[in-house]
Amino acid sequence: MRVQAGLTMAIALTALLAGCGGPDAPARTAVSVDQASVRLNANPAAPAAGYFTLHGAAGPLALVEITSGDAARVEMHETRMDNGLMRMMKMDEVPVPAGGTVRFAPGGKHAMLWTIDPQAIAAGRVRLTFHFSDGAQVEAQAAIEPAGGADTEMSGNMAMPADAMPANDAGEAHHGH
Ligand SMILES: [Cu+2]
Repeated sequence: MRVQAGLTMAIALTALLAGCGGPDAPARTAVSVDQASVRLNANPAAPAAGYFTLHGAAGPLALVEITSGDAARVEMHETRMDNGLMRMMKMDEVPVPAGGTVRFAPGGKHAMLWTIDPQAIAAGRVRLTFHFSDGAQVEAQAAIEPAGGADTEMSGNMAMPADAMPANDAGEAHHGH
């Protein structure tokens, strides 16, 4: 393990040195989060979906929790096709490879936010705190997008057979228990 970790670090350093050329490619040594947005659900009682992009640090780590001062609860989920059905799986942690990019995007990994503070909605942004396995915490402001029609997480508008899941069940399957 120790040798492997050293090798990974060497590769990461090489990549950093090689990437010093342009002003558009700053060397990333700490994990970061950008492009954060929260898409409200058309049903106010249902959770909103959060999307963002993680940029890995020099070494591998994992996203272990997301919290928000503006929401009652936040979970990490992944949408997967399982025997033709769209299912939401709760994730306890998400690996972030050294120097890698992990996208939380519609139809795949996403955050679910329950009961967002009306003041945050009015302000158009939700505060998110990302907690990583090395103890790092990264704050981000997610821009709130209004409840969409076809492309929200629960709409079922994904690459799947149209008859795989009745449209009315898509939301229930997600937030019902
Ligand atoms: Cu979900």
